[in-house]
Amino acid sequence: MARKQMLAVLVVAAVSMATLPAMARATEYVVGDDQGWDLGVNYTDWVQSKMFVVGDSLVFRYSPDNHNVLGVTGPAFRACNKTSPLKTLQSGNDTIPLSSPGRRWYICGKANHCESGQKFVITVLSSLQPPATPPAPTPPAPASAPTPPAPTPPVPGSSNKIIIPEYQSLMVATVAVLMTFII
Ligand SMILES: *[C@@H]1O[C@H](CO)[C@@H](O)[C@H](O)[C@H]1NC(C)=O
Ligand SMILES: *[C@@H]1O[C@H](CO)[C@@H](O)[C@H](O)[C@H]1NC(C)=O
Ligand SMILES: *[C@@H]1O[C@H](CO)[C@@H](O)[C@H](O)[C@H]1NC(C)=O
Ligand SMILES: [Cu+2]
Repeated sequence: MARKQMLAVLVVAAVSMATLPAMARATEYVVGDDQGWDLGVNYTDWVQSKMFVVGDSLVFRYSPDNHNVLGVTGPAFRACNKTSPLKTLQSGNDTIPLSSPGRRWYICGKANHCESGQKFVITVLSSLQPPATPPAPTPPAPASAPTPPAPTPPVPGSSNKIIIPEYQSLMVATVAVLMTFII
């Protein structure tokens, strides 16, 4: 193969390496998993083990006769105030793209479902957090120095996020192999 073509292949590989991981890891979270959006599901527990990142989305599945989805403000969330939601969805199969970082509050607007616990709040991160670093060995400190509590990083979800380092190593390996053809 001509040297120019090889260079083209290299450029394509480099561009894929830079852009694909962001696309590869977008996750669709079905709210409540198999239980969907319903009464009697502990959504605090459901949110607990997940990490939401810009580009992910939420999917609400429910019977539209019985439930709906209101995106609300923090104060409205705490008060279960349904009078002026930021967003109302009621198809029974609603996808909400998480397109910007920050907190999002969702409640059900039917009857007293919100008061009964059909509500949850999530925090959308702007990007994948770096993996938790083990605490550095502490040098002998003066007896009086208080140890500040270490910030607890969010627990990474169990889904497809771990593929990224593997993917990147694969791409690096691919580029390395291509390089041997050129040199
Ligand atoms: C609910 O929210 C609306 C609009 O934000 C407000 O006017 C109303 O007083 C609130 N109701 C309660 C019970 O907090
Ligand atoms: C929900 O909607 C998505 C597209 O928005 C579609 O692919 C999926 O099949 C629908 N699921 C159900 C259960 O209707
Ligand atoms: C959900 O479960 C947690 C413990 O995992 C508990 O503290 C909380 O009170 C539960 N919430 C509801 C609405 O039952
Ligand atoms: Cu409901």
